[in-house]
Amino acid sequence: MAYDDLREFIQALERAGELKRIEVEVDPILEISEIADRVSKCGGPALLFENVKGSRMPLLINAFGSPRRMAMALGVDSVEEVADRVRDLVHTKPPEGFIEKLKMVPKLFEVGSFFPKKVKQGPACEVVKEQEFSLLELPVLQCWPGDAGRFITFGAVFSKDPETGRQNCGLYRLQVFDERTTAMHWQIHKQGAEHFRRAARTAAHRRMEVAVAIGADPTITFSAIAPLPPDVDEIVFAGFLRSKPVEMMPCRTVDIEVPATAEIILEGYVDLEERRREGPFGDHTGFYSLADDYPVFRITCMTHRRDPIYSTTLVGKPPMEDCHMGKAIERIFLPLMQLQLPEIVDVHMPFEGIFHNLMLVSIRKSYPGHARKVMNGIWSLGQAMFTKCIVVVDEDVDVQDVRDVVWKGLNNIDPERDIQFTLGPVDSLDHSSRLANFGSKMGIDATRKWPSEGFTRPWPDELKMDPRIQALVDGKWDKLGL
Ligand SMILES: Cc1cc2nc3c(=O)[nH]c(=O)nc-3n(C[C@H](O)[C@H](O)[C@H](O)COP(=O)(O)O)c2cc1C
Ligand SMILES: [Mn+2]
Repeated sequence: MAYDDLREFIQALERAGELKRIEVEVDPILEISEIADRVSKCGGPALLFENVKGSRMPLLINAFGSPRRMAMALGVDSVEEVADRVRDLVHTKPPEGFIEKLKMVPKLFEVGSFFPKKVKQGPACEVVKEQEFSLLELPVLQCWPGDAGRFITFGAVFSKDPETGRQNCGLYRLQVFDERTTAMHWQIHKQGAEHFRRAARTAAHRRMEVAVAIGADPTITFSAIAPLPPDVDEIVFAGFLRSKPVEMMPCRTVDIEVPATAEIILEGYVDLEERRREGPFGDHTGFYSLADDYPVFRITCMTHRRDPIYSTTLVGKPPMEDCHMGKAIERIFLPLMQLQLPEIVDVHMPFEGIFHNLMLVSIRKSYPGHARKVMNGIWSLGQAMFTKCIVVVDEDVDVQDVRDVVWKGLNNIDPERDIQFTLGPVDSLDHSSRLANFGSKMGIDATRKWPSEGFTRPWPDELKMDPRIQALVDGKWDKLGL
């Protein structure tokens, strides 16, 4: 079931006992972080702070912060249901014969429902502020003591490709500089940054228009972080997730469309010449990401609902809310990875690997060097290019069980022979690479080695007890008094 907006999701969370309202006054400077961190670490509920110091708006945090809430956000009981829908969609065969074609009709109808519906206006612009407004009306968090300031952490940033007119939606943090100015932290590899480069190449442009939706329906926020290919519209993906079109409305002061049922919209532009120091910011690596120069977002208009709810998230040492979103991405994108690399059986990115540091992959190995082909394949797939360490194991290893990977994987390797390094782009948040955005990556071929790979020693069998002895012991077990 799809939610029309964030409020419906909040109501659903509350009905399910997954949300706690907090009436005690709390400070958005560090205090909410400490509370949200403790709650994240013990698998606690979503939090709706109703009395935030210095703001009239309630603040929602940790709404995606458990497997159950993440599934609820997508309107399912388990994110595997979404993965199954993706698998079904990508494996649709062209119909043969009339009956099969007829059977396709509902499916095509479903695909039609993914596309957004244009509306003139929506609740997101119940209140329009062009003259008198300030970002400080929002209960923006300072997340960690060493942060350079307050950061809007859950805004979906909409920009337009100046060449194709296609919109992108990516979740990038915004450091608040003053009442109407923030940083625009789209990292170099992201689509917002690409739109910016394209706009800068055209002499006709001195400004690039941007709009930010805070508190859109949860499928939109999730789509904004999803590693979709550059020209796949996040809003169509959100439509797929909801099985219902997203309503999009035009902004008041810029030529961009935004979700009509969001809580808050910031409209404005990025000057193509301007840069300003952004950060440091306590990041999802569990360390502060370093200060760097980023474009500046100048806000020309703020619209919101009559009684807006400010939605945010806290990142930090795992596990945090974003880990559960990352897990959903791992599951939902597996069928798409398998489309390119069908030998992949399963993939696991442990929380402590913060998405880009560690990927455990099991494969059905069919030829010499197969594990290395898979590593190189992953390093060439969109944002999976950032993966610092890829461990490839045979299909009999359960990658969801890290102990199984450590035990079998390490038994299987001769490190000098089986570890391979490569150079390439790395995540902007990596603080150990030789240069920002550029460094090395490591692949470990932890599959069983074959004679055709030059391994001519005998390979031992895995320990397994004789079933007859097991049956014998089963029969005696009760008498053993153990
Ligand atoms: C909580 C959270 C905060 C994020 N902040 C940023 C950010 O500040 N800058 C950035 O480039 N990516 C950030 N990301 C990752 C992007 O949202 C993600 O890479 C997304 O797929 C980018 O979309 P795009 O390819 O359309 O640019 C963040 C992700 C999460 C979950
Ligand atoms: Mn995108």
